[in-house]
Amino acid sequence: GRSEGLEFSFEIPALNDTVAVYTTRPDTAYGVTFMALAAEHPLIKKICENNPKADEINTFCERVRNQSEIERTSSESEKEGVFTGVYCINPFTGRKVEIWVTNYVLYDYGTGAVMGVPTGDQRDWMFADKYGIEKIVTICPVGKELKLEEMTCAYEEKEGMLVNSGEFTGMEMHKAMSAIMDKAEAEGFGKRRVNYRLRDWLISRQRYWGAPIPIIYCPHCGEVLVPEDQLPVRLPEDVSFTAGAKSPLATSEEFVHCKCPKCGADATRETDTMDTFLCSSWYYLRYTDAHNDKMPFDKELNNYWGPVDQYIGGIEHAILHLLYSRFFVKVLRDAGLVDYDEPFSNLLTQGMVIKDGAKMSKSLGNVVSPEEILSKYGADTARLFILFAAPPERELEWSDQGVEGSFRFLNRIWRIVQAFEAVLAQKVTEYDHSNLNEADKDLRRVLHSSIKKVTNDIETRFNFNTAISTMMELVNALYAYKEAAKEPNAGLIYEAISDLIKMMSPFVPHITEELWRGAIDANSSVHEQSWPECDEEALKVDNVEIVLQVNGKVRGRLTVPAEATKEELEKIAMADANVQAHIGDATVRKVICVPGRLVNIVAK
Ligand code: ANZ
Ligand code: ZN
Repeated sequence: GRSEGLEFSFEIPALNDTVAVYTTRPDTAYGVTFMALAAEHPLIKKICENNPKADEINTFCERVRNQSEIERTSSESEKEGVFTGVYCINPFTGRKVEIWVTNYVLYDYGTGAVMGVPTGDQRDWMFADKYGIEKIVTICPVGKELKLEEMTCAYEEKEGMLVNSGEFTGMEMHKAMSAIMDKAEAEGFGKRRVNYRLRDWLISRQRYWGAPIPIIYCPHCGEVLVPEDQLPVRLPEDVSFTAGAKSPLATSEEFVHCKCPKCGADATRETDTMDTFLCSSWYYLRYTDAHNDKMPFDKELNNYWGPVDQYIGGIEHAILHLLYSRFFVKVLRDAGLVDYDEPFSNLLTQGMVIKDGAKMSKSLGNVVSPEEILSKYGADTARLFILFAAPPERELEWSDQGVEGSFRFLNRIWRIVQAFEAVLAQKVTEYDHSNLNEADKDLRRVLHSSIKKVTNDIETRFNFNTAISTMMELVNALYAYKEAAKEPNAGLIYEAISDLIKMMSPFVPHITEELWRGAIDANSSVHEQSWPECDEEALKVDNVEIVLQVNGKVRGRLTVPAEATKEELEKIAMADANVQAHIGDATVRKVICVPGRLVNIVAK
């Protein structure tokens, strides 16, 4: 929430004081007709001294302070205020303007005071309407004169020309902004300023779950930090949860009473805990060094592992938690404790699980218990179903048939590996790639294109569902090969089955380990193997089927060498008997060849 603007001061002659405002629209400075203070503004106390309106002002401030921030800032809510009876002077115009206390200026943003420009800001417009405050037009759209009588709301566009603005009259508004800020700086009553829409956040909670705040209150020394060698302050266990508004920690006598670390007097501990967002902002750093009992994490280890390459979470994480984490990491970076400045390099927001058209949730009572699926089908089936049913960022529709289908697929893998058990047992790990029959070549092509696709789906797209369907096709190809090949190529089968098991292993770690040890190597784990690599050579096709057409109608199909040129294709097509029969007596006018696809002969 960065904004750039001008902070400048108005004199208050009656109080011999000044009030500063922050504005992003210095170009409207000549249109100021009132000053609006937040109800918490410190000047109000001084304004109320010897002021006949003091009671009215205080009652109003009291009421506003009890309104929520949403009530105070919502564009719909009523803008209210009281005139203080005191005036200040606009340094640009020398004009005397009324100071009001209002409910729509926030104390903790900017300076807690706003210069009121009814013709430039809609909130100020409504406020002026309500209290009969004057309006002055100082910005007009380019080439058009704005008449106050014809205006029904503030002119808030970011384009325009200045009018009624002294030496700046006639200037384009962006030029004027800068010229007006120059003037304030040159004359010493203002300064350019950058503001951020950041506000204080209360971190203490009257809850049990949270890190205790390590502060001790001493009657002599005041607030004392718990010394480092006494950290962490642990949660007491002898607490009661029925203390009402008090924190449960306050019910533990043993926890509450302690000695002052500075002077040794009887003292008490802070009993609030920190909101859990404090811990969730940096817990992941601890994973890099979880057993360290001297410090939260070792700097070197953390720099080695961090930042998190891939963060995964639900949508409810997407804003606050990520923002807090970024703050924490920036503070740790400034403190020299981490070398990077963003906690997460990548975020994946996973979709909801829905069942029978509704979000799966405990409150709706439509949750599927994982235990049931685990005991009926096992964890591999549950994992496979979840990964196969949808890409991770999309909604996942729970379906019992889908679970059943995943279970059947795993059985299919199991059976095809068993079917080739004897072939695999030969342990033929090398074979001649240049000496393969058609069935071998087909299987090898499917295998390597699967490796390519699965690798890409996992690494770059997180499309686990399409990776799995690719492996389903590979399994189909293995079944087809088993039917077709009288004598399976043992080297090829060994390669195909072991690569299939490896590619399936991240999805279904248990069954693949079992298959690996049973059929490939009893003495190693599939989870320690290197990932298969695609051999681009294997993707090349020798022959392709092309369509033969005469005048756009299909008259036959032919298998031709994949690299056949247009001229060769034309020759092959013209030699086809059926094509010749359909050309008959007509003259060939044109031959269109699309290599790999078709030959169309135009004859009339
Ligand atoms: C005069 C003015 C004239 C403004 C105009 C706007 C339009 P951002 O961009 O968010 O920084 N403002 C400043 N402090 C405020 C506070 N504590 N509570 C409520 N409003 C406050 O917004 C800055 C603008 O918001 C400032 O520019 C100020 O109104 C208002 F035609 O000043 B402006
Ligand atoms: Zn003390």
